[in-house]
Parts: sequence; structure tokens; C-alpha cells
Amino acid sequence: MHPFSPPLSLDVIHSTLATQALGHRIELRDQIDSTNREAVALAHAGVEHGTVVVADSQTAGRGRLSRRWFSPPGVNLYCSVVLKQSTATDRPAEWLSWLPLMTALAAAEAIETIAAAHVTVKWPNDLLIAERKVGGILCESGTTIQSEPFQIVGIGLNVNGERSGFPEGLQETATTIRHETGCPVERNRLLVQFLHELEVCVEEFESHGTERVAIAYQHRCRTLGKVVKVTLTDGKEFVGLAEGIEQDGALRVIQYPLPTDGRSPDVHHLRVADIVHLRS
Ligand code: BT5
Repeated sequence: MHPFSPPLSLDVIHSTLATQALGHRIELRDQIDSTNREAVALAHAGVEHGTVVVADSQTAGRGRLSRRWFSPPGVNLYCSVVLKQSTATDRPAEWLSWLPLMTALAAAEAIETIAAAHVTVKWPNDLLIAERKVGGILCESGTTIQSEPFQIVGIGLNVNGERSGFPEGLQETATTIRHETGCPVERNRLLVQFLHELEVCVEEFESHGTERVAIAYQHRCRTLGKVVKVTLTDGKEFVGLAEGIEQDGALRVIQYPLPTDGRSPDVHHLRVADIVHLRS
């Protein structure tokens, strides 16, 4: 056992969980290929809304766009939640584009409730402490054979590891909560808090729409007002000024520097892209 990191435990989690639905059923694994892959399989098999898959380590943790998520044992949180919201049928486009942003918000709130850290978000859903990545989110969606839509919210958080434990390519960009705060975090508690915050965000979205969630997200989002390098999924790159978040969760980026010949600047509405913060 890791000296700073007590084991994940269903008893401990259930003894403090106070959610309406999220986490009432939890599948806890010592090791798994990917909690998202397992959650998708369970969703297809018809598990109830709010089912959670948690693992102590992943052998094939997934990032977006087929990238990998570094998932060593004993120190971190890897978890996927199965959602079956009615909003997904009523307002599917809005729901699917806001879900990763809401998840980032919920995770940031959860970390700050438990640890003395200031967490920001890099659009769409990188969690940062001191400009380094402390967590990532991967949302997927599908439909069961009974035509019932589902969404999977996957989150990986670097909790109690050492920064020197990251592979070389990540040592300059990644961090852990314990490294930044000097204090270990109880992973069971962090999971319970995350499920609570996610449920609050989802309820807020269901009953009041995007308005308050959008304000909270914009408040957290470090990308806004920054000059950013954008890489699109086809590999094309450009530099622009990240101006705002659209009603549908897209990032609005305007041409930068502005044209000097009187033309109006190009405006991009980004739904999927990689962003690097260049300067304020
Ligand atoms: C993400 O992708 O950030 C989404 C990561 C989601 C992981 C969770 S773990 C539980 C659940 N089950 C899964 O199988 N996945 C989810 P993306 O924005 O594409 O970022 C991936 C990039 O982040 C990689 O290419 C690396 O550069 C970097 N990276 C990989 N592992 C990292 C880590 N542990 N900490 C910080 N950065 C990491």
C-alpha cells in the first residue's frame, strides 16, 4: 500500500455518499484496461443511471482522440459515470456539448473543497493547478439496443503521486494535487465529493438550463482572454484570441493580431480542438 494513499474502499465510499443517484452502484476494480470502456459495456448491458466504475489502475486509460492516459496504481482516481438523463433526449446537442464542461466544473469544485488548491480549467476540460494538468475528462455517448441514449463521464485525477513519477514526456506539463499542496488527499473522499458536485451541476442544468453553469464555467476557465494556439482535429493550426464561450459550449476564437486593413477578423467557433495558452 502507498504510505500516503489509503486504498479505495466501497465501504468507505458508501458510508459518506449522499447523492440521489450517482454512485449508488459502484464497480470497484483493482486493475482494468479502461473505466470508460467498462462503463460503455455496462451501459449497453442496461445498468441504471448513475452507475460508477472506479479502478485503482488502468492498463489502457484513454484520452481524447485516441490518446493515452497515464494511470499508475495506488495514488490516483480513475472513474467513469453512466448517465441516462432525460435532457439527453430533450436537448441532446446542448447537453452533449456542455457535459464535459460541467464535469470539469464539478471536478474543480470537488478538489477545492478537499484540498487547499486553486483549480482552473483549460477549455474544454483540462484541469490545471498552477498551469499544469492535474486531471482530464473524456465524455462518450451511445445508445442501447432498446434505443435508450446514455453518456459516459470519465475522469482521471492525479492525486497523491510524485511529479517525478510521470513519464518523461509529462514531467514538464503534469502535476498532482499532493505535489501542489504538500498534503495527501483521501481518494475515497475525493470521489464522493466529485459525485456530489457532478449531481449538483447536472440538476442545475436540468432545471435552469445553461445560464448559471456557464457563468461558473467562465469564471474558472483560464483560456478566456488569452492568446492561444489552436490545433484542429485535421492538424491545422492557428493563433487567435479566446474571446468567449458560446451558448452551445463552443469556444469563440478571433483572429489575432487583428487585421490592419479594415477587414473584419476571422471568427472561429471551436467544438473540438487542442489549445495551448500562449499569453494573456
Ligand atoms: C484527457 O484527454 O485529458 C482525458 C483523460 C481522461 C482519462 C480518464 S481516466 C478514467 C476514464 N477512463 C479512461 O479510459 N479515460 C478516462 P486529452 O485531452 O486527449 O489528454 C491526453 C493527453 O494528456 C496525453 O496525450 C498526454 O499528453 C497527457 N496525459 C496523459 N496522462 C496524463 C496524466 N496522468 N496527467 C496529466 N497529463 C496526462
